[in-house]
Amino acid sequence: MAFKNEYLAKVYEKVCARNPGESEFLQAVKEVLESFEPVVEKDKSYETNGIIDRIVEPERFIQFRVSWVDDNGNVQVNRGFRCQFNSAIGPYKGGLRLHPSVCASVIKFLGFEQIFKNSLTGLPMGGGKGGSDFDPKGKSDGEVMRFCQSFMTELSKHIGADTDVPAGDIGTGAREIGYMFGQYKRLRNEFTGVLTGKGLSYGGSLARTEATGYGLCYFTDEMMKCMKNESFNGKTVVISGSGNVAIYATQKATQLGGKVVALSDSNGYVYDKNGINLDVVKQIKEVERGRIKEYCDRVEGAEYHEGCKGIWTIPCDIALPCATQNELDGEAADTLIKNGVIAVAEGANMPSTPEAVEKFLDAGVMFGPAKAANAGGVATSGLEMSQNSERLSWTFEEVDAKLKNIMVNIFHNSYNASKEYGNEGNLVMGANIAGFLKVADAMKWQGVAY
Ligand code: NDP
Ligand code: 2IT
Repeated sequence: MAFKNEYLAKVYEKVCARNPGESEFLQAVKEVLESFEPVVEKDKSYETNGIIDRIVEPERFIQFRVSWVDDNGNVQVNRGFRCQFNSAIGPYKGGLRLHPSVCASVIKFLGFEQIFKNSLTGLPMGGGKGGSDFDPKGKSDGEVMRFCQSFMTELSKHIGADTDVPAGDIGTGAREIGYMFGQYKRLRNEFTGVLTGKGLSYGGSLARTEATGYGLCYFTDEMMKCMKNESFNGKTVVISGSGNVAIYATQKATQLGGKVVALSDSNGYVYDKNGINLDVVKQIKEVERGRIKEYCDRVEGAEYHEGCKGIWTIPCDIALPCATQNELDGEAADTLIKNGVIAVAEGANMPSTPEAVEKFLDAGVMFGPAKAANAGGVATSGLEMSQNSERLSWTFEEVDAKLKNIMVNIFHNSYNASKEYGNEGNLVMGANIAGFLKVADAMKWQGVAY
């Protein structure tokens, strides 16, 4: 869709010229700006205050060398990033991705999305993201530790509990957060809530591990209930990925009465018509750091297929993409629609291509976009920050109840915004607008000279 609004067209053109070749970042910006057409048409102050011009440009983008020594004594060099995108409503907040595909474009798209997602949670958190092209796969614990320490040695100069609070993402789990926290404390001599997703013995929050997957299902459940009087009960569910988000989405979807029949990793997918046995998956992925293929050696009747895209050919009622960006394309969307999918909600960030999103919306499939549907992770990180500030820890039930409440509110705020701006039920538009309004208001009040 070309921009009808001249101001948005002009801003987008400038973003393209300034960020050549950054396809993921441009994809994310285009989708968000398209949603803003009715907003900037209705209120010219967004234009006169240069809100859109400013919101697409990171406040700060840090890139640095990360050198470390591998187990063979060889020097390795990776590239580290932190994108401090927007601090209008709170300290920068967002995860750290460790994956070979990490580059400026990926970090900027994730940081940009995080601005609106964090705003949707209702908690005071700005948007940021970081990471490195380091690949934790196949590395020893010692190598991961040395990398994390070297990474944090530079990152520590730019973050802080009231400045920027990183957390986990792909490739960054409890192990990596622990090593990074230890190094930050060593360097600063400060025990503060500078990272979230910490271990429970040193300031982590109960339910943070489960939060993104659980939150995704709470959101999806509310969406199905309110939009079509449906629920997980008795539904067949397909979930891509088999990492943190996928595992806890599987757990909650199952608790809510759904049957999860497939999971994947970057090599392939498993299909288990009897419903995934999550204890087996947890043993393989969380304890042994193995591959999803091994599931079939342990569970009778389960099938393994090479290649991760084929997972979308499995007939299902509910699809939850929980692996990575652009993993679900137009062709996959056609297949899901043909097979009768009723709801798609994004656990991963930007897993559906723009073609896929358009097809779901056109076909009347209920569609929960990432920045709304997967906000439970960062929301619970926000709750971890609160607990750290008051030096208390809440029970699992308290945190889980707050998470659920936040996800239900995110659905309704997104739905109501879609209605108010003339596209009822389009949660892509609704989430973008609902997230934007608070950030834009804060930016207006704070003036232009940052
Ligand atoms: P993990 O590292 O725990 O798991 C990632 C999973 O996705 C693995 O199964 C991995 O397979 C698969 N995957 C990663 N990259 C690719 C790829 N290029 N192609 C196919 N499969 C891939 O990460 P998380 O579960 O934490 O994150 C998953 C998604 O959820 C990401 O998009 C992340 O940004 C998003 N997210 C995470 C949150 C969190 O709290 N952790 C919060 C909100 C969103 P393999 O092992 O083969 O690499
Ligand atoms: O994409 C995300 O929202 C995350 N990876 C979680 C960020 C966080 O700060 O908990």
